[in-house]
Amino acid sequence: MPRFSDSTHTARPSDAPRVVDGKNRERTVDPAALEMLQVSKELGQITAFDRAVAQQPQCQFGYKGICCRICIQGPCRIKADDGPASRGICGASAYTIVARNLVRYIAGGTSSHSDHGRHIARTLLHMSEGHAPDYKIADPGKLYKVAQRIGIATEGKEELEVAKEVAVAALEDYGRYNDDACTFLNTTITKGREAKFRATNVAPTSIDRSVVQLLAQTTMGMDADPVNIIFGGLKAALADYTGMHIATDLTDVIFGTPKPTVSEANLGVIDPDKINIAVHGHNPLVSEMVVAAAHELEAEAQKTGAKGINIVGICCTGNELLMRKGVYLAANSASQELAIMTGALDAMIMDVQCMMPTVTTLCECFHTKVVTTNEIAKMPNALHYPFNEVTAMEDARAIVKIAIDNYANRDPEKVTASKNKSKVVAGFSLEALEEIFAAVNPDRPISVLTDAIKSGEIKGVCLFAGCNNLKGFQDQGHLEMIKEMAANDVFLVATGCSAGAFAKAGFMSPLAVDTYAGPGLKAFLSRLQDANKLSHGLPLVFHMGACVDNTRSADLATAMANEMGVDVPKVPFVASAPEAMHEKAVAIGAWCVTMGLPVHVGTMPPVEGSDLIYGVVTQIAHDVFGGHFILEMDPKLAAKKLLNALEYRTWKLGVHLNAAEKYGTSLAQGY
Ligand code: XCC
Ligand code: SF4
Repeated sequence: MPRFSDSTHTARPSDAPRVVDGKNRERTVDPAALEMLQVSKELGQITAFDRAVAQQPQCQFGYKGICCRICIQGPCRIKADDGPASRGICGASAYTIVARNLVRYIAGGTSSHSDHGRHIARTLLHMSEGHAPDYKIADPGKLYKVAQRIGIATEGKEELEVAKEVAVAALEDYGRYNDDACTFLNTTITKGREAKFRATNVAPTSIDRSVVQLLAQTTMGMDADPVNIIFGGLKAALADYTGMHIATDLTDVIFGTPKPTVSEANLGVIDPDKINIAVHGHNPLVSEMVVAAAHELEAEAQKTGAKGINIVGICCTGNELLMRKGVYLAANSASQELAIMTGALDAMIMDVQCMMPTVTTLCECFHTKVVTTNEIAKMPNALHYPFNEVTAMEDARAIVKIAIDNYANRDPEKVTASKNKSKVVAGFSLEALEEIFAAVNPDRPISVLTDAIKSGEIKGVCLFAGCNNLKGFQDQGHLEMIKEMAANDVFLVATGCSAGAFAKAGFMSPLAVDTYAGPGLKAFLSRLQDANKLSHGLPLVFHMGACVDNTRSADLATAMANEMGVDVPKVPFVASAPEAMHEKAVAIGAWCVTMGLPVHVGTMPPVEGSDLIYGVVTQIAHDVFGGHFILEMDPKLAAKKLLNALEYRTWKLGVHLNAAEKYGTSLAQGY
């Protein structure tokens, strides 16, 4: 069986369009979004959907990654295969320029996730020192688990003492003076990965340094070796993993490790009878406090005549609250502006990342108050309320009051309530999944999953992650692919805006199992359901959190590898970002490949300007790390390519298992 089911051996994508129906502004398959796009049209309001059309056709030099703006002698474009126009003015060739541009995405993504992680770690530190009294340790069990994992002795210590040491250890991963590897990386990966990262010199010694070094490496007149540049990028990508792991671990400590919970998703969760507050962004340090403050101020809210306060989430801060508190999810990234179009949002509270500054423009037509809270994420025309962890509840109350006071300004004439919403069962941290598996096999929970793969009941695991990208129709890539994967008996987990797409469209409802799951997946899920006797049932797709929580599923892949006695590249586990958009998605994709996973991306990253770089990311990466990118814009074909990758891994594992059994040898580790 060939490693790549691609007879051309070029790993090129099909000729599916790169921009779907570029003149059509109704670029979504979400019925609630279509409804609000109609409202925006009637009001003459411009949203991302109009802007996506206005940007067509996009610059092909940029699209292929061969436009360089790294110094002000540029911009330089690679315009010919040879001669003076084949290089930038400084002599940089296409492969250098493509590689530099690509890894600078990773630097941006790593910075975003790890700055978020640092904010959480610093809050834990301040809390442990008594300076952030409104935050508590919601999950001491997780605190001790993390402490033990990273080698902090806990015996005879107070909870807060342990919290302080854990926070300090996390912050040391951001900047250490020696060359030790990052603690939150090395204590969460397989022994095989640890050795591989050391051998290839991609293990970061600290998060900040890896980003600074990468920017230094890729500035004018520095590294011209494209492969060396890519390796520098992978080091930063593993730093991204480290910062994300810190964020997830410590957020669980402060706010609790998610457990299964029932909720609803899509714009229909905005309740015209209530004061609606949307929380938007990523970092729950603000939004969790807003939820608590809203709870406190419920009676005051009702004095306005409203039936109370309704918090709804947008993007990943929404995913965080959905996972831990069952808070409604209103929108994923592409439809964030459309939430305002309902006319019933009284405030939109921003923290960090993926927020469109145009929400304030729309508020010129609607009464919604946009409140920014972070010192590095302000917006012209928004109200800025500097949120401080030291005075968290006081700040949150003040912010909620802004919404309560603004309710009187709502114009009932402008309210368009949507009926579109779906039931969601979410809250599947790795711990929660393990508990579900443990009902079948308490001693070796993960073997429930790996045995089902070995027996052929299910074909493997697929993580769906990443954003919306309006090069296609919002959510279409996610939904078309999930149907294929479910029908082919793949165990499905999701994060970020991909999870948002599934939540809105009902794929996280137990009802979706009957409609979409193949016979093997159905049997597997019903076995889990019977063993657990859950009142709410199990969903078709398991929501594993915000995009920063992708390390939860990396931990699942690692646990499966350890259970099977192999390294991650042999585990039938794949990942897909059907509508990748953000720099963060590039960083995540890069570390997933480094971990040893086949990773599909449904929107072409700017790598086509260099065949060498294209080959490195889609094929050579596999030889070094056992993971590679699959770049395919046709969702059905992409699903087929991922199924092939799963099939190849299961086949090879079977061959090696049989050989080991037949000859009484240990399991071959080759991949
Ligand atoms: Fe942003 Fe996390 Fe992408 Fe969504 S998925 S568009 S990064 S909100 Ni993370
Ligand atoms: Fe042009 Fe080189 Fe400057 Fe890039 S670094 S803009 S290729 S001169």
